[in-house]
Amino acid sequence: MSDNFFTAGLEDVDPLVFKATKNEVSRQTNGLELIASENFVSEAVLQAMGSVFTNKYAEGYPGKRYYGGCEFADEVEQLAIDRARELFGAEHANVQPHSGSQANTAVYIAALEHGNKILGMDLSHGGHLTHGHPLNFSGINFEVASYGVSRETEQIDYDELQKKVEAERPAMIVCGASAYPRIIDFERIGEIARSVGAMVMADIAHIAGMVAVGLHPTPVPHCEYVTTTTHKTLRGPRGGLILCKEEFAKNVDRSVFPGVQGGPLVHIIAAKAVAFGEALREEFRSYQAQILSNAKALADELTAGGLRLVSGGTDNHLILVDVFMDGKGITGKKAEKALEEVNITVNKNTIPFDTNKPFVASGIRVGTPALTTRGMKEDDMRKIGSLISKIVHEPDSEDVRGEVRREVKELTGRFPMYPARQPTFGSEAISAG
Ligand code: DSN
Repeated sequence: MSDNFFTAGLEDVDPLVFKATKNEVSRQTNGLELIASENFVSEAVLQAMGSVFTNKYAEGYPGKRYYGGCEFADEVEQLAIDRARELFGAEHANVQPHSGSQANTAVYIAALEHGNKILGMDLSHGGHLTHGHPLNFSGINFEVASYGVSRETEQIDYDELQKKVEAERPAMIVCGASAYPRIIDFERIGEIARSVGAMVMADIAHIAGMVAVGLHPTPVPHCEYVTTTTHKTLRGPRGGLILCKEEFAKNVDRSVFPGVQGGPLVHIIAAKAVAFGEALREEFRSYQAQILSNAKALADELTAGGLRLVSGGTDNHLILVDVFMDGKGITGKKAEKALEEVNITVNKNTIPFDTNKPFVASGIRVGTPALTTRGMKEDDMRKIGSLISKIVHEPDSEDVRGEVRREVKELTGRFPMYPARQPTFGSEAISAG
């Protein structure tokens, strides 16, 4: 390494990684990001993630570390904890999980015995791998049963859930979803759990931002454990968070460290503190309200464009679009690819009772958090909805593709990103158009 180790930039030290990074900046800037679980963090969050805290080992918790030199790590972790508790009105917060999966693992280990039964939402109905999929640690280490949505309404039927819980007698109900466009009634799920003496873990990874500002009912008073990622609607760094009642705090902390993880990622914890601070501001509530309003505008336009929405619409930030429509349309796989060709990024997704395999899928999942961060509003969403419908109806038409590419370029050009990064990556990567 040259003697400019502490000053040389990425471009000089590693042109290959620099080039890939620059291309990614350009991809994010020049495309329409509609993956429901993605977002764009603030410049401040990016700076905290890229800070010297990445150099620090801090096994343990604030004030009780296994390493010296942790006074500033303590400061940022305590800030993150205090802000998370305030944001969600929770008695205890653990901000160390590296991811949502690790947050869920830690809760299972804290709360359950090996082989206990968990009842989670079926992945193909909108659940998550860590909620009991047979190939995931949750399905491997615990007995698993699952619930889904009703065939008629494509929404959770809470009376059916009550019956299922009475029949299965799980030790824990896992609720929360990664592809469910409706409000989740955590209060009712809490009542159902108590009727059989089960615990509840609510995984609010997708809806955490809305929960934080009161635009989705909170699970905190009704569930023993609440987990989330910090990078979706919460708009923080990629990571996890556990909230629980004080009586479970010790077990949860022990389960995260040393149970599941070693040293915490202090730079990510610093960035979580920044993101939670941002989320405590009034502007964050307006941002969440705009996400919801944008999702409704997008949903209406997709319906007007002849596409079928699972459950008929959305109450949150995401929309599950049935693009297959019993063979009259195209598969989710084909739709994802065709949209990617015109710089619109979505993911294929199974729909409830899907007749296609998961890797093909009948649906696409679209969400508004990232484009709302970028500043787009209802009119832009209606435009995007019409572009998506055009592509789904004529995925192979070069004329349609050309027209949509031009519209995407015009739209992204009006919403520049990360101006402070311009000196590093160059204006052509930053300003679209
Ligand atoms: N992979 C995430 C999502 O896209 O929803 C869930 O973990």
